[in-house]
Formats: sequence, C-alpha cells, structure tokens
Amino acid sequence: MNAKSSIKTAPQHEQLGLSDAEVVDMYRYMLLARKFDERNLLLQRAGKINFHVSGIGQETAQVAAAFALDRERDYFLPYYRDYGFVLSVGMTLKELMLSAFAKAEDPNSGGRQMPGHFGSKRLRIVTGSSPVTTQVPHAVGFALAAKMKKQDIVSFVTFGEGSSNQGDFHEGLNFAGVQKLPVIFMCENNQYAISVPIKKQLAGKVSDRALGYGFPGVRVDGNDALEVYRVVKEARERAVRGEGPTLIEAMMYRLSPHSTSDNDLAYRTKEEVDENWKKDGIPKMKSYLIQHGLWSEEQDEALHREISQQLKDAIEAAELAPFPKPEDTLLHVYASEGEE
Ligand SMILES: Cc1ncc(C[n+]2csc(CCOP(=O)(O)OP(=O)(O)O)c2C)c(N)n1
Ligand SMILES: [Mg+2]
Repeated sequence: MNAKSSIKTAPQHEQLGLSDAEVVDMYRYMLLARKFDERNLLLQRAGKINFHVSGIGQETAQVAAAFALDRERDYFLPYYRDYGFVLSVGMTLKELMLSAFAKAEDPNSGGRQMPGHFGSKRLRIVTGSSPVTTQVPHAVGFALAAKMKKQDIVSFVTFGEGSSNQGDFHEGLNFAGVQKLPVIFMCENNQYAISVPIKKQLAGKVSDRALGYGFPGVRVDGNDALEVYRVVKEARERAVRGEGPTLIEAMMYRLSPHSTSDNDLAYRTKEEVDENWKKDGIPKMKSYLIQHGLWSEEQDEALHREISQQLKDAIEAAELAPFPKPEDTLLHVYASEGEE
C-alpha cells in the first residue's frame, strides 16, 4: 500500500461539517416524517381524518434543507408536502395530528385550514395560502425585511415545479435578484403537478431560470440528503454574505398520489412508481449510517418502535382534543384588541 492510498478521507458528512449525532438525527426526522405520512393515509382511509396530502418521497430533501438552515433564527415558508421540514424545525407530531384531526388547538390554523397549511409564530413558519406559489413573494418580503434590519438571517421557501410556472414565482425571483435578498428558493421537483407529468409542464430546467434573474440556480438529487444539505448550506452562506438569492431544484418523485382524493394510476403506471421507490432517499441514508458504523438494524427496529409509540400518543391526544367552536369562526381572521 503506498502512502497516498493509506490516507483516510473523512466521511462525507464530516467533510460537510455535520457531526455523527446530526447525521443520525437527520435520518430520524426522515423516518418520522415517512411514518407520520403513512399513518395519515391510513387514518384517512379509516374515516378518522378527512384529507391528507402526502409528502412521501420528498422527506429526504426537506429534512436535509432544514438542517442546513439556522433552525433557531431563519424564517420558513414551506409548502403543503413539507412534513419532513416542519418536523425538523420543531413542529411536534401532536401539533401535526391536531391539524389532521381539525382540532381547535392546532397551532397551524386552529383546525380551520386544510392540513398541510403550516404556520407557527413560535417556529417562524409563515402562514401559507392555498393558491400555489403565493409563498414565494412572501418569502422575498421576509428577506427584504431581514436586509433592511441588517439581520444575518435568511428566508427559505419551497414549492412544486408545476407552481414555478406561476407569475408569483417569476415576480418574486426577479425582485429578489435585483435587490440581492437573502432568500433561498427550493423547488421540490416531484415530476408531477397533479396528473400533469413533467414533460408537459416544462421544456427546460427550473434551475436554469435563475440565470435570467441574475443569481445561481443549482439542480441537485433530492434523494441524496448530504448533497441537498451541501447546496442549501452554500446558498445560506452566500445569502448572509450579502450575495443574494439561490434557486435550488431538488429532483425527486411523488411516490404517493397527489392527495387522498386522487387516483394516480389513472395517469401513471404502477411500474413507473415501483421504479422510483428504488431511488427512495430514506433507505439510502440508513445504509450510509450503517456503512459508517453510526447505526445498526437493532437501533433501527428500536426507532420504529419509538416512532410508533409517539404516533399513538399524538393520535390519542388529537382525538380527545375539542373541535373549534362555531362562535370562534372569526378568531384570528380579524385582529382583535391586544393581538399583534
Ligand atoms: C393558483 C393555483 N392554481 C391551481 C391550484 C390547484 N393545485 C393544487 S396543487 C396543484 C399542483 C401543483 O403542482 P406542483 O407545483 O408540481 O406541486 P406538487 O403538488 O407536485 O408538490 C394544483 C394545480 C392551486 N392550489 N392554486
Ligand atoms: Mg410537482
């Protein structure tokens, strides 16, 4: 063995500045989001909750992005599939279940919005609306505020690739580019906009659109947690240095139907879906951890049991919680005295 080949290179996560504990934590959140999502699909089929819009296949990029941000200070404008993201920045399973069960204590909307419309003052998650992409100009506004206040924080916003064809996307990116604002735009390109496949939505790459607005656009494998972490971290560093926005296009696949109201096999084949399950980032992350001696099958089984128990507790609490009262319909719709 020559001297060169005996030099050990540090594992990828260490090279990126992630500790062993952090990379294990990333996997925990990815699995937590997956199990939460799978359970909600079952709860909807069992008639316990009305509706679920799933993020299965997108958790890897969501969790990795969250870990690359300042989870104590940045502002977040996630879109409806971002369970992995909101869990990673501190939303609890109980809070998400209160939302799924449409209960009054749901911090996102007091049980009045469709699930997946995240909002939390505590976690700096900015309330979103149902029209897709409205969150993009909002994120640009938050970045403008950060710049005016000379704060070294960023706003981070996600959206689907279909939504990147809406005017709000282009207006938001243009303004952010001109003003060099600290905002990170992450497109979760899951290759479908409901029943419309990617080839009928876009003739080019979403990431290339950044060129027209004067800042970098990066396409990344959304099933590779460490790669997503790397590009989001770099984007954040650029933003706080005052160099402006970055557009990230994370490539992934929507493994579940659009929502519980959708039959995806009406417009795509089971073979295509099965093929994409092979690219799932969660088992990939597990293998990485095992390969580096950070995880074992025993620990994995224990984590599955732990998550099952957490889900059971969250569901029980949400089922027991009261529904919103009809007379509270206008609560938080208009500012009341003393409310910010
Ligand atoms: C302005 C607007 N138009 C249409 C809709 C209906 N709608 C909800 S989700 C969706 C598909 C969006 O696709 P994409 O942006 O790729 O996100 P994905 O659902 O695939 O994550 C559509 C058309 C909407 N909510 N808002
Ligand atoms: Mg899509």
